[in-house]
Amino acid sequence: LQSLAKTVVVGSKAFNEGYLLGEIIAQKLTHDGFDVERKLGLGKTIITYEALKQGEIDVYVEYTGTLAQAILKLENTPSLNALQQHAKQEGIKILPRLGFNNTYALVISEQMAKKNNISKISDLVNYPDLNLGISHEFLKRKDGWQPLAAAYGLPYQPVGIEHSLAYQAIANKQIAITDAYTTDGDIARYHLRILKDDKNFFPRYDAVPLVRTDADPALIKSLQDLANHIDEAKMQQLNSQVVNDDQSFAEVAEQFLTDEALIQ
Ligand code: PBE
Repeated sequence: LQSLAKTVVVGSKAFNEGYLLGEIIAQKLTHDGFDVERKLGLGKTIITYEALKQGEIDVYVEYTGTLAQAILKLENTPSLNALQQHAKQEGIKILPRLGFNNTYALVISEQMAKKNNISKISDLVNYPDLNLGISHEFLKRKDGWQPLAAAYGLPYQPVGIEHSLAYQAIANKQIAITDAYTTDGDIARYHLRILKDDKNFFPRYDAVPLVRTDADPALIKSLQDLANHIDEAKMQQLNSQVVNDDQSFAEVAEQFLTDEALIQ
């Protein structure tokens, strides 16, 4: 008899943490007996979300605040239960949280922060001469640059920059400030200070796998095992192993799954 098992296609957005989480999911599903195809690094948020809706991929990791703000364009970021109801209307199911919040934040070098006593975003209004390099997606998002600048009265004209190059650009003093993702491994490496979001502009961005509501229950069950296995410190450490220690996504994923006894 031929196996009727359908291949599961694992997707991701195009940034380090996306690839790494995609790889973790792909290896977990393989371990549980699924035929897995990887379509990692598909692109920005909307492209990847649409790929899930259209059935081009079967699962990817999104963030609750991103789902609420950038995808569903809700007024606020509601509770996970309420968000689940909104997602359901689109044929999308939110699986349990992986366990960490990866929020946007503005960062500057620790040296400059110390010298000028800058610790929170609202301190920036006193430093209108700093150069900002802002990642392309953040520049345009509803939870992104323009509403942030309006909320804080920030006096800058930012330039768009590829997120993966922004940290190096700060080190080279080409820019002074960028939007960081707080679980990035580069923040510690480049000695950057995360400025406090003292007006609570950003919602929570809890990492959650998304599938379609018609997903195979066995797929859902396998993914649910990953719930609460990664807190913020753990995610930073895993990202850092890729960007600072030059390990491959596959190596870091396998080590993680083995350490957590999620695969044998
Ligand atoms: N996040 C996490 C952005 C980038 C990483 C929520 C800050 C996002 O993917 O939506």
